Amino acid sequence: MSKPIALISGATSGIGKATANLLAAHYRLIICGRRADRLQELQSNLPTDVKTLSFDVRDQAAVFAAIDGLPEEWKAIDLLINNAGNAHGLSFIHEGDIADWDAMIDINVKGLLYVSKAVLPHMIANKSGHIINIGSIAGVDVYPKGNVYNASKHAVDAISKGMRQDLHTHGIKVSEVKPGLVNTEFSEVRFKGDKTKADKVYEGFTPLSAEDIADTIRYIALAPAHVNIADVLILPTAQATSTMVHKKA
Ligand code: NDP
Ligand code: 8X3
Repeated sequence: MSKPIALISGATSGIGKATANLLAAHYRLIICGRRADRLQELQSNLPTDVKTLSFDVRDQAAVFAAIDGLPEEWKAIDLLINNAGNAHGLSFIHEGDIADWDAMIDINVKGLLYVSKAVLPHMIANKSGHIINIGSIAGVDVYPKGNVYNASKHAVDAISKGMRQDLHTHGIKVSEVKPGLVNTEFSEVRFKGDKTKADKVYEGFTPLSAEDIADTIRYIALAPAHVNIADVLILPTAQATSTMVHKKA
């Protein structure tokens, strides 16, 4: 029997890429992201059948064209990992950049909805499936200057709970993984390419790695059919809340 199919959004970097590497032993993979060159490189290193889909999750038409355009034998996706997302900026609300607000709402919230809407008809028809949404501790706590990113991850939390209520009668599991500080390209994106500023976020303590989160995702994905690990908050040992991080001087 061929392996089940997993679609991972945001597989070009960080948590999504690490998840593709860990899930390759168990799934055929559809890896997604805007950077097609990175998708191709990842595809060539993955020991499983792989399709690459390059689209911007903000572009509703592109999302549906990519997923609806999959060959028939790839359409019945068993596992959807809604991971694509980022923070854009870190500013007081009165100083925030509207383009950053639009990006966070459009990518983290609306993009997740578009991809889910494109994938769900096949799960509903099959009466089985699993959606794992990547939330954040930013969707549990709110921290100064986090405002709109916090709102986008609170939305992911509400959407995850709502999906679970609406989909459990269809045999579909919905899980949410809420990481604390993970050392990926996340802070470089937040600080618009300022690597020095980004690196400072992870100094003085041991942050989570993308592989730590991928390992949790794999555990959730491979749980027995009757078990849904619905909600996981995973933090570095040195982190207690969004703002309480024990750093060595
Ligand atoms: P990275 O910046 O390393 O990866 C982000 C991924 O999202 C990339 O693959 C990127 O691909 C994709 N992406 C971003 N914007 C778009 C878009 N418009 N269309 C399609 N894909 C997009 O960050 P992480 O791996 O850390 O982030 C992954 C998820 O984890 C995000 O949802 C983030 O909010 C969440 N998270 C991260 C934490 C952290 O501390 N790092 C903590 C808690 C949650 P490409 O640019 O090629 O399109
Ligand atoms: C990413 C973690 O604390 O930078 O969601 O918001 S944080």
